[in-house]
This record gives sequence, structure tokens and C-alpha cells, in this order.
Amino acid sequence: MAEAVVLSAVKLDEAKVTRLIVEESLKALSDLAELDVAVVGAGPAGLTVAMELARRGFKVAVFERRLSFGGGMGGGGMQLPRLVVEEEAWSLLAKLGCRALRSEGGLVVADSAEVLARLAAAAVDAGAHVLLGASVEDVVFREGPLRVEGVVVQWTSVLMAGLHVDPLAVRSRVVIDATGHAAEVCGIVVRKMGAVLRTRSGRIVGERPMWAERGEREILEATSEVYPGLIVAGMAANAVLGCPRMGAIFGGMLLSGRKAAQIAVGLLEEGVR
Ligand code: 48H
Repeated sequence: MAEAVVLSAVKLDEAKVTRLIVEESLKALSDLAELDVAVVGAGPAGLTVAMELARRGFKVAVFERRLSFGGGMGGGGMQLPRLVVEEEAWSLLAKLGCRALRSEGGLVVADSAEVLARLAAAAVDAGAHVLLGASVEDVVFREGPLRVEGVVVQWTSVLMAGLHVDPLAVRSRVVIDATGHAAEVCGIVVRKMGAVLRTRSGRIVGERPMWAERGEREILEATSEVYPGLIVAGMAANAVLGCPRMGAIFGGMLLSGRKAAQIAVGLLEEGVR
């Protein structure tokens, strides 16, 4: 006979549940006030950077506007539940236990929900902190020489409600813009700091239309420190450096995340700040 499913062992007190949540959340948020690396966006690029840096022992947190992981990965191509990754990038996912459903011509097909779940779990397992429902609306900067030294965070719900609530700042030795097509952090830095980025025009060049092969090839070159203390990764890198989009193929995002982590390690080892 099946064992009865019961939940009677714990005496539930609502006040205790509230206290547990508030006390532990305050500890967690207080711990996030100073980081080695702040990653903005929990899409494939952001999760990969966070996983790689946390594995190397750096203190890293991901700030994600939505209440979910994965960015554009969950939507696959036109909301179909499969995505495609180049073989060179697949080894990263295979090591996380992702199953290849089909391999053909150097491309691997996988279940998009599985990939995003395993990537998010790997980042968390490695020790990356993730704050969901948290939007980065500004950066912290310092002069002499000018550099980005943190992010300014607000609850997405507050922004959606249009409430006048001041945000909180997080100091961070390196910031990674992994916000996807909109390249939001780079946009803030250009708009509010008058920053001259390390791009052809000194500004955000803008994403080009689709050319999958070139978009995937150029993303690794585009993944770079575009301003002191600010690295751009993933689709944001293509947008900032003026590279083509590539559609629902994700190898470039993963490898861009890996490259952004390597650049961040270089900066951290140089002893930025
Ligand atoms: C907090 C923010 C903020 C903010 C945005 O869009 P993403 O999946 O980005 P990538 O670069 O990891 O992957 C791109 C890929 O999904 C894609 O769009 C491709 C391959 N497109 C090709 C094509 O041709 O269209 O994830 C970015 C994440 C999202 O979850 C956002 O919610 C989040 O960043 N985000 N989080 N503060 N200011 N802005």
C-alpha cells in the first residue's frame, strides 16, 4: 500500500514564517552589497559568466529583471521547445548533463527548458547568487580615471508600478552587461556618463540584421571590456559592437559568457580597485 502523504509534523506559525523570510533575506541582501562581479541579466550569456566566475571562487551575483531564468532561451525559436547549439559550444552543456536530442552537420538540438534549467542550476551550484525581479536601472561610477564600479538596483515591481522609491546600490569590481538585445547597462553609461565606448564610433553601434554565421563568429570578438570596469557579453555585445543577429542558436551566447568570464578574471587578477 502506498505510504500516506502527510504534512502534519510542523506546527505552522505565520509570524515565524515571516520572520524566517525577512531575517534571511536581509542577511542575503546585505551580503550582496559588495561583489567581485555584478552580472546584469540571467539569460544564457549571464548565467554562463556567473557559473564560470563562481567556479573560480569569485563573489558574483546576477540581477534579473524577470521572476525567471533563461532570458530568450526558454522561448527557443518562435516558442518551439527546441534550440540549436554548435558542437564547439555543446561540450559546456553536455558537462551539465544536457541531453543531445539530435546532432547533424555540426549542430546539436536540445530541449530549451532542460538547457535553461541545468544552466541556472549549475550557476547556483557553483555559488553564484541570483536576485530575481531585480532591475538594474543605473550604475555606480568613480573618477580618476572614470570607471564603472557597481550597479543600482530596484525591484521590477516598483518600476512597473511607477512608484517613487529610491533604489539601492551594489559596489562591484567588475560589471557585466548581459541584458540581451537592449544592451541596457551600456546604454546607461553612454547616456548618463557621456562615455566613449571601445567601439568603432565610441557609441553603441547597434545590432545588424540577421546573418547567423557571422553573428555567431563575431560575438566572441565583440565580447570585451567596452568601458573601464564594464564588460559586454551575449546579444548585448553584438548590439554594442554592431554585429548581426543570429536567430535561435545559442552556442555564441554560451561561449561569449565564457569569454566574458575570462576577461573578468584578467581584470580581477590585475587587481582592479
Ligand atoms: C536586470 C535585465 C535588464 C536590467 C534586461 O535576452 P537574453 O537571453 O540575453 P543573452 O545575450 O544571454 O542571450 C540572447 C538570446 O536569448 C537571444 O536573444 C538571441 C540568441 N537572439 C538572436 C536573435 O536573432 O534574436 O537575456 C537577457 C536577460 C533577460 O532575462 C532580461 O530580462 C534581463 O537580461 N535584463 N535584468 N536589469 N536592466 N535588462
